[in-house]
Amino acid sequence: MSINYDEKIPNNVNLATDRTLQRALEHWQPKFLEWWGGLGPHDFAANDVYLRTAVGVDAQGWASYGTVKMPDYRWGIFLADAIPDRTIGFGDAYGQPVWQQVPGEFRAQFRRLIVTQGDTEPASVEQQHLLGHTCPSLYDLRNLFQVNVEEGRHLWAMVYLLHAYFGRDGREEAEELLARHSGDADKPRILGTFNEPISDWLSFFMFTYFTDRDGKFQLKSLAESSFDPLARTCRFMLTEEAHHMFVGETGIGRVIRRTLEVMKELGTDDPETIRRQGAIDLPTLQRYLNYWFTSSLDLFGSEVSSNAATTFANGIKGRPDESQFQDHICLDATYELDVPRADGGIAKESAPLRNAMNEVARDAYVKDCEIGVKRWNMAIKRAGQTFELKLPSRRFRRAIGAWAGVPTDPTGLPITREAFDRQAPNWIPSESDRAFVRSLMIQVTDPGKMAGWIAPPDRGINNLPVEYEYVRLN
Ligand code: BYC
Repeated sequence: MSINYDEKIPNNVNLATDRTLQRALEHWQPKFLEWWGGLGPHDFAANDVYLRTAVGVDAQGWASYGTVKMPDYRWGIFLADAIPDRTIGFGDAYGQPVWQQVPGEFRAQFRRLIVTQGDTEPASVEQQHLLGHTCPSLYDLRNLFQVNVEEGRHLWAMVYLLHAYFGRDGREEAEELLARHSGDADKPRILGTFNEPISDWLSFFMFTYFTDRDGKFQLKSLAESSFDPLARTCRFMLTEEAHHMFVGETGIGRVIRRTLEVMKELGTDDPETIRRQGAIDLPTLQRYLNYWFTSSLDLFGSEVSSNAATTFANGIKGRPDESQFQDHICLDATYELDVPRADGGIAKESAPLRNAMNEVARDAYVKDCEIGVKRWNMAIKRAGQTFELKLPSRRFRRAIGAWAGVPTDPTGLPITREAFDRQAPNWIPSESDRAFVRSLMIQVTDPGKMAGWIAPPDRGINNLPVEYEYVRLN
């Protein structure tokens, strides 16, 4: 098949004149479309959706709005503008010029990181495959599809790097990105969270708030990379990521607003009464928050990691916002960590800072997560309620790192396995919580109408009214 480059695949990587890249993409693109058709949004392929498409990296180009059928979406390849004379910002080669090619000795490490990043993008689309059928409004349906097509574009971004800089094994890895599938028993996605089902919209909003935020911090770390094409690719991806977290933060905020209305109407904070009215009680919301926050904490890897030390030393992956730190070499510094004691207590342990870079990134992530929680709590307080949402301890319910499999309560206090199992239904969604939330998931598609468990958004997309027909269903 022949592709009209630039028209079909908006790009700023000279695709029209790069025959090698064209050939690689000609081979890969039909497989991508086949994957999208099978595991992308279920149905809705024939519907017009009001979407933004990146057609350039400047202010006008990165968010061009229009109506499009999803299979015709123009998945583009963009690198943020080059920073002239950019130098390496951290690690052993600090201050030297950045690389335009991958140094041979670091090839395997770069490939592993690009593949891991790339793997998450189609994984999230697969996780959200069926959500369109239970959308709470057309506005939300459109936001789901916007997130999906952009995760598709982020996959393209990583596939571009694999094709353009990693030769044959890069092409093989690009195919594997479409062969692993979320939750597949034989070929699962690489990272834990991306194999968790997202079968209701509360989970979707939690995922876009907490898990996309891991994306933000990982992309910030990779945007510091000495391999300039990777840094520039990630810098551009970050502009799109902001909308995904907005969907999460406002989504959760709207669920809370609706719950507060029901609490006020009924004059109660009794979860069962609130549920009977078709809203989601705040303790249930806290349990969903506990689940997705802790799962996303695992995405930063172990607190002490030789991978992290090596990628920092080699200039491959920096800290988020590296320029805010004073010391960019970090050879002598240490980092103090909480580790579990064999007798069930908590001990302090000191690790070389380079080995603790995953924890440094996790620190920044946790701080950022707190901002939304504060906002939601302000809304709860303004409504005269005393309930407070809280991020659980980063020791709680971990599956990766020093606290993996160590039972603690949500404050991080080590407890027995028996006590954990007994209390778990108070801390993380039980099967009956999930069944209740699923029972609310009934599709609402009249323009401007909302499901009963969520308040309308403050405003529509791109200055359009909330009532706009964001997805034309017939
Ligand atoms: N689940 O030394 P360790 C996003 C593996 S999200 C399963 O502890 P390291 C998005 C690890 O792979 C951002 N396995 O950690 C969001 C390693 O395995 P190998 C995605 C895990 O290597 C929403 C072993 O444990 N981007 O963009 O320092 C929607 C030992 O690793 C997990 C990236 O992740 C886990 N949670 O750091 C759409 C950036 N954690 O290699 C998109 C690229 C660790 O020995 N990836 N392991 O077989 C990385 O920078 C690193 O691979 C990690 C792990 C931060 C993930």
